[in-house]
Amino acid sequence: MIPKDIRNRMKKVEYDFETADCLLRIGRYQETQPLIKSISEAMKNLYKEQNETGQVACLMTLSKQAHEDEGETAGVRSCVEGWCELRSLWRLQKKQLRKHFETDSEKIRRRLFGRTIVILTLVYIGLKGWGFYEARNWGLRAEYFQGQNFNTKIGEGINKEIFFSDRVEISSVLPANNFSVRWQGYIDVPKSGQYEIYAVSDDGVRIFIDGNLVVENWSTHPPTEDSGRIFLEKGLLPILIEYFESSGGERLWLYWQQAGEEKVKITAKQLRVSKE
Ligand SMILES: [Ca+2]
Repeated sequence: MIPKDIRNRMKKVEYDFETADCLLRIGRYQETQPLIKSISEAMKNLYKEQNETGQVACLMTLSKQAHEDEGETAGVRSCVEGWCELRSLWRLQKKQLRKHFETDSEKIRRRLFGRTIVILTLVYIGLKGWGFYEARNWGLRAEYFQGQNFNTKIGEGINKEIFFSDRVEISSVLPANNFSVRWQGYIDVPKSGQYEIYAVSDDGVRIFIDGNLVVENWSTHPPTEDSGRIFLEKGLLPILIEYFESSGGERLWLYWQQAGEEKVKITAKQLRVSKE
């Protein structure tokens, strides 16, 4: 009678053709090891019988062959353990064994599978790389100044979005009050048509698109929305935004609205550092 725990383990290590096959291959590959050889021999029988009785009988045979002096139960246990080990050994040595035992059709199937994986990986990396490059070009070049009229340049950088409610969101180099910022780059116009450009500012703002002054409120004020209408051609158009802060709170939110569509935020995706 085989103990319950061994039975359970045997169920886990279910017999299948792959196991039998790999054990036979390992048997052939490592003929110098007697236990593996005996398992290999037993697996040949198992292969023929293909039923549970056959598996048990096979394991019993193995236990006698490999562990005569340890008693039946210990022998079966060792055998099941050996089987488990061989399965993991097979996984480890799969690559090595493949070289010796792989058939031509297996080789072709594996290579085709490998190539498909390589191609898909390259496509994925390409798309991702392109997306990364694109994202890297998002935003506008910024110059930061002390003073409300671009008096002393204190730093520069790139701002992805022009949507700020606090100076630290623009740059940590900016002082608490009395500063100005100039942003330059391109805006990506999705289609030609009339656009309403909106700026909520605190304090002064000026927006030029393609050299035209579209929005202007160059004064000290609490958050105020100003807008201007302009016809824009599809494509990348130069944009220049000037802003100053006197004291108190800061804000600059940009939106736009195409004729007949909703007013939406101008996102980083629509702004470009360069024309590339
Ligand atoms: Ca203010």
